[in-house]
Amino acid sequence: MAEEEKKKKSVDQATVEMIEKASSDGCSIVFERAETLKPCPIGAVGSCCSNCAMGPCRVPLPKGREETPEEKAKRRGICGATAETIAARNFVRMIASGAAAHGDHGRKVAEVFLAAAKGEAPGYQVKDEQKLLQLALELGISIADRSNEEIAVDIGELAQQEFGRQEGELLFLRRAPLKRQELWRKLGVAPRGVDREVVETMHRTHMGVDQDYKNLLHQGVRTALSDGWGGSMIATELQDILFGTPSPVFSQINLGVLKEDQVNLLIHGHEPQLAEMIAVVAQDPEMVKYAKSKGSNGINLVGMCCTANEILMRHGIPIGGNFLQQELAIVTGAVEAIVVDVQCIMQGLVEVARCYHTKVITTDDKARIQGATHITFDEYNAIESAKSIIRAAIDNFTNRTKSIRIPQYKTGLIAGFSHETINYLLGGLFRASYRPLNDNIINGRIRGVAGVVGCNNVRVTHDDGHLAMVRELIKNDVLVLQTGCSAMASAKAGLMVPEAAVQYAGEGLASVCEAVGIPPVLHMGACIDNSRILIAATAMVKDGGLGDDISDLPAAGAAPEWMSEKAISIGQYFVASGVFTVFGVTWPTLGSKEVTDHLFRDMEDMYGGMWAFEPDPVKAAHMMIEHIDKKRKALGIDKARERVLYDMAMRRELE
Ligand code: BF8
Ligand code: SF4
Repeated sequence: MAEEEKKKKSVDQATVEMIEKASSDGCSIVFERAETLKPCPIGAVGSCCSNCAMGPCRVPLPKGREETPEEKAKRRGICGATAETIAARNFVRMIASGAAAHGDHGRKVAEVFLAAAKGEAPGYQVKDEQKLLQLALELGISIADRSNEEIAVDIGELAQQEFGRQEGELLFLRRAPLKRQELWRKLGVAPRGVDREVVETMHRTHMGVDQDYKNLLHQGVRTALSDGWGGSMIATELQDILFGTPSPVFSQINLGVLKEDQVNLLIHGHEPQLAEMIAVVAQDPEMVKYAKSKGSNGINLVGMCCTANEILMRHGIPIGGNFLQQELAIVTGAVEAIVVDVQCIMQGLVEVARCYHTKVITTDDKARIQGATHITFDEYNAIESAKSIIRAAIDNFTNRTKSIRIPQYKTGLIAGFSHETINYLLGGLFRASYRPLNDNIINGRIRGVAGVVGCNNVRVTHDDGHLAMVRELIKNDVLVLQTGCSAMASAKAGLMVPEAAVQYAGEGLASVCEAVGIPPVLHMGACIDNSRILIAATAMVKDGGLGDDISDLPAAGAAPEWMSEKAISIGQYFVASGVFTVFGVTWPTLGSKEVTDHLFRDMEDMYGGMWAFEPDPVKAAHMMIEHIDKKRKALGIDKARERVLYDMAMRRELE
C-alpha cells in the first residue's frame, strides 16, 4: 500500500498502523473490503426499489444532464411508482429502521428498569434518586410516602406503555418548547406510540400503499419524533436513573488503552445493562484472581462504539475506538474477547477474529452472528451471566498466538456532559441554569451551538470529516456538543480537554471555556443521548433571550461521516425539532429532485429546520455558521458579536 493511500483511509495514526498490521498478517478488514466492493450508484441515491417481487426496479437519473419531461414521466417502477415515491419510501424506511433500533433499546431498558424496581433483577437498583423523583413529578406519579421501588414501578410501567400507545401523543413531547408542541400538533406529526409509528411506516411503504412522497415524508417525521422524544429519550432517562446520571469524568481513548500484560475484554454495542454489569463484575477480586492464575496481570475492560460512551460517561472506563476501529482492536492480537450486544457490530469481526485468538461473544438472543460464541446475557441473572462471559475471556488469555502490537496512541478526555452537568457547571448547584450560556451567546463571545454527531463511514477518510468540521466550528466560536462515534474522533484528537480551548477555539469561546473550566467540545454520550441535546436546546429556549422555540436558537447539527439508518432518524428528528442539519458522505434521496427539495427547502417553512448535504466538512461547517448568523440576526444579537470582535482587535492593538 502506498503511503498516501494509507493516509486517505484515516487521519488517526493508531488506525493507520493497524490497517498495515492487518495487511501483513493477511487479515481482511473493512478498509480492504471497501476497495473491492463499490457502492451501487443507483441505490445510493434512493432510486432502487425492492419492495416487491416484480422488481427490484431501478429508476436512475440520466448521467451528467437534466432529465427531459418525457424521461421523467417514464422514470417509474413496474407498478408505476414514480422516482419520487421510490426515493421517499426508501428514506422513510431508513427512519423506521433507525427509530426501531433506538426504540427497542429503550424498551429493553424499560423492561430491566421495571424488573429492577420489582426486585426481580438482582444487581440493578436505582442509582439516581433525585432524577427518579423529578421524573415521577414530571409524569404526575405520586411520591409521597412511597419507596423508590414503588415509584420506579410506576415509571417503568408508564415508560413501557409509550411503545404500544395507540392514541394521543408521547408523554415526553410535553418537554419541548410550547410553540414547538403546538406546531407538531398543527402539522399532525405529534407521534402516538413508538411501535405504532414504526409499524405504520412499514405498512405505508409496502407495495401499493402510500404513493404521495410528501405524505410519506410526513409520516417519516412523525416516526423520527417518536425516536428522539420517545424511544431514545426514554432510554436515556431510565438509564440515568438506573446507572447514574453522568458527571464530568476523566478517561483515555484509542487503541493504546489495550494492555499487553492483561486480559483485554472489549465491550461493543449499545445497551448499557450488559456493560454496567461487566464493569462491576470485572472488579470482583475473585475474577481478578482467576485472571492472574492464567498468567495475566488483571482484567482490562475497554469500550467500543456507543456502549463505550455509556460506560465512559458513568465510570470513566477507557475507549478503544470508534466504529471503524472495531476490527482493528482485534488486529492488535491482544484482545481475548470482544463482547457484543446489538447495533453497529460488523459481521466481519468473526472473520478477523479467526486470524487471531480473539473470541467474539454475542450476548443478545436477537443478535447472533454465525461463527461467534453465544452466551446469553440474562438480565434476571445478570451477575452470573457477566461472570461466565468474563471467565470465557480470561480462559482465552493463554491462547494468544500472533505477534502482539498495540499502537501506542491514547489521548486524555473529559466526558460526562449530561444536561444536568451543563446546567450545574454553568449555574452552580443552587442556581443551576443555562443563563451564563445564553448570556455569552447574546453578548457574542459564543457565536452559537452545534451538535456534531454520528458514525464513521469507510467511504470517506476515517475521522477526517469530524475533525475538520469541529475544528472549524470552534475556531469560529461555536460551542460543539457531541455524541456517538463523532465524539470519539474529537476525543482522540485532543479536543475534549479544557486546554483545547486556548489551542483551537476562537477567543470568545476560549474565554468562556476558561472561565467555566470546560473543553470547547462537550461529550454528551451515546447516540441515544442525542435526546440530551434536545433537552439542552429546550433549556436554552426556556432560559430566555434566544427566542421562544428551538428553531430560533443560533444552533445547527451535523453528521459528517454518517452511515447508519439511526443517523437518518436522528437527523430527521433534529430537523423536525427546528434544527438545520447537514450530512456528509452521500445523500440517499438525490435520485429525486422533488423529494430532496422537500427535505432541504420546504421543511424550513414547515419546521424552521431543514436538511442539507455537503460532503466537504469545512464547507458544511460554514453552512452551519451561516445559519447560526442568520438566527443571530433574527434575534437582533448580531451587532453584539461585532462589538466583541472589535473589542478584541482593540485589545490586541494595545498589547
Ligand atoms: O449508535 S455513531 S457507528 S456506534 S450508529 Fe454506530 Fe454510528 Fe457509531 Fe452508536 Ni451511533
Ligand atoms: Fe418495482 Fe413497484 Fe415492486 Fe417497487 S413496489 S419493486 S417499484 S414494482
